[in-house]
Amino acid sequence: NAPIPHLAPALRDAGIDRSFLQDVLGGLSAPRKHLSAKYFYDRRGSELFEDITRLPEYYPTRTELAILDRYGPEIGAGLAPGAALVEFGSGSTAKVRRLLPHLSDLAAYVPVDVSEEFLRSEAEELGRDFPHLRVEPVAADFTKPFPLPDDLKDAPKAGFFPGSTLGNFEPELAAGLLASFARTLGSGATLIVGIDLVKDKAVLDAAYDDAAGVTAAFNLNLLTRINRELGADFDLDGFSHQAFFDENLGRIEMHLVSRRSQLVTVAGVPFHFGSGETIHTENSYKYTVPGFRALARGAGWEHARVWTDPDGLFSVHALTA
Ligand code: AVJ
Repeated sequence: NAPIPHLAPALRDAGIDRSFLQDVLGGLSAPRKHLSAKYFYDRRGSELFEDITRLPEYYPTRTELAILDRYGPEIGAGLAPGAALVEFGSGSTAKVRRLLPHLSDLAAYVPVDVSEEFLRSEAEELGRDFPHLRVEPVAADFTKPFPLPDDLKDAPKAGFFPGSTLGNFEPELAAGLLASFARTLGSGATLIVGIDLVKDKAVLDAAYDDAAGVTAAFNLNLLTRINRELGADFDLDGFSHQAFFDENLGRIEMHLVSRRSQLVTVAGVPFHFGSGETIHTENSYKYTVPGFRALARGAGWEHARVWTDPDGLFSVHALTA
């Protein structure tokens, strides 16, 4: 990646996250500009996402929680007694809290997240609320196979991947991720995964372009983060939020649209934006139940059960390896 040597020397040792910088320079240099959705979640971005989950138009979070509440006993009954429960990309522990009351005799709860600081504080809080639960946080990038704590080697394994986070990955990468979970958990494991479903375009469009403008603020915050962390000069008024469901690709696309022809500098590197040119910031794939089943099978998982809400908005699946 060529741009790095051109960096202003002052920036080199200024505590800049080099992989973030490299990804941003690479994404903005591409013929169709793009940024990775994983960078939305700085402190402000995580707060804005929490606000999104409470919006009237954003149905996924509350619908998934209702499914976990309603079918928790069934979901829990499908997991082996004495299992170690591994949550991939745990973030906040709101969802596992709905499951834990239905899981008897867990060997341990293993939240896995890259953000070590957040992981520890959430783990401590969970330990206080569930005093008999062994909480064993692992700081790791869940997109690659990683070792589980040694003494859990012989425990049956269950994985938990709620929130339709899988939807952020291209289908081939999503299948690769499911295969990687199988490798981490081992044969005989169960995986509980939350998947948002294909539905009416108007409902989907509204969920990602809410009337209060919270999703717009969430999308634009990525530019604020790049300005602050990578010494860029994006003018926030120069870009607007765009989100739509592409029925052919089965995904929501989010973009930031340049409102005029303009030049933006990131860590000393100039980028031109034409009027109406976009930065593609996120994909959120939606599946049908059979479509997700096929994806899981292709990744080596047997489809065991599916639970949905009465309106068929969201789904929770149990897979076995
Ligand atoms: C956290 C990836 C599940 O795709 O619905 C919400 C992120 N982006 N509104 C989703 C998101 C805009 C969310 N996921």
